[in-house]
Formats: sequence, structure tokens, C-alpha cells
Amino acid sequence: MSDTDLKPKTKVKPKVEKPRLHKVILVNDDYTPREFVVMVLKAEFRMSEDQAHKVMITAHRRGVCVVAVFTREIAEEKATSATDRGRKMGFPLLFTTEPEE
Ligand code: TYC
Repeated sequence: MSDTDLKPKTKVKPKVEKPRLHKVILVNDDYTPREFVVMVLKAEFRMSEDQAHKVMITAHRRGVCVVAVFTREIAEEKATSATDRGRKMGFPLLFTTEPEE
């Protein structure tokens, strides 16, 4: 570029989409012990005993409860890992994910 060349006046701004967030959802079942659900919530989602108990009891009463919100990859990893903890113990404990509106 010589000294006489004009610099472009407009900057090209790359458009970066905000990553859509995904909910991790705890699903109730009739077999997994309550204390085990609380233990998994504390271990996997860094919840306090009190928070974990509230989430567990909400899923128990209403069928499902939103546990936390993450980017899609993290939500899926957490849901799989938490579900596996139950499976290893022979429980049907289930965590699913769903995109936020
Ligand atoms: N319903 C289970 C019981 O009565 C406890 C439970 C709560 C299991 C929440 C799963 O997501 C769940 N032992």
C-alpha cells in the first residue's frame, strides 16, 4: 500500500453468534434413593446439601426439575456423567438436556 492509498473507512466486524444455552433436567423415577440423587447433584453440579435437596424434591413431586444451564457441550457432558453415576449403581436415574428458548 503506497502513502497515497486511502485506508478503508469501514471495518469488517465478524458476526459471532451467542452460544445457545442448554438446560440440564433431572427426571424423577420410582427406584433411585433420594439420598443418592442428592449425592449426585452435589458431586456433579457443586450444589450445597440444601440446594440439592430442593432440586431432588422438586423432581420427585413434579416429575422433572431444571438443575442448571450451560453451553450445549458442557450440559451434555454433565447430563451423561450424572446419569452414568446412577447406572453404575444399577439405578435408572436420568438427566436430560434441552435448549433454552
Ligand atoms: N422418587 C425417588 C424415590 O422416591 C427419588 C427421586 C427423586 C428419584 C428425584 C429421581 O430425579 C429423581 N426414591
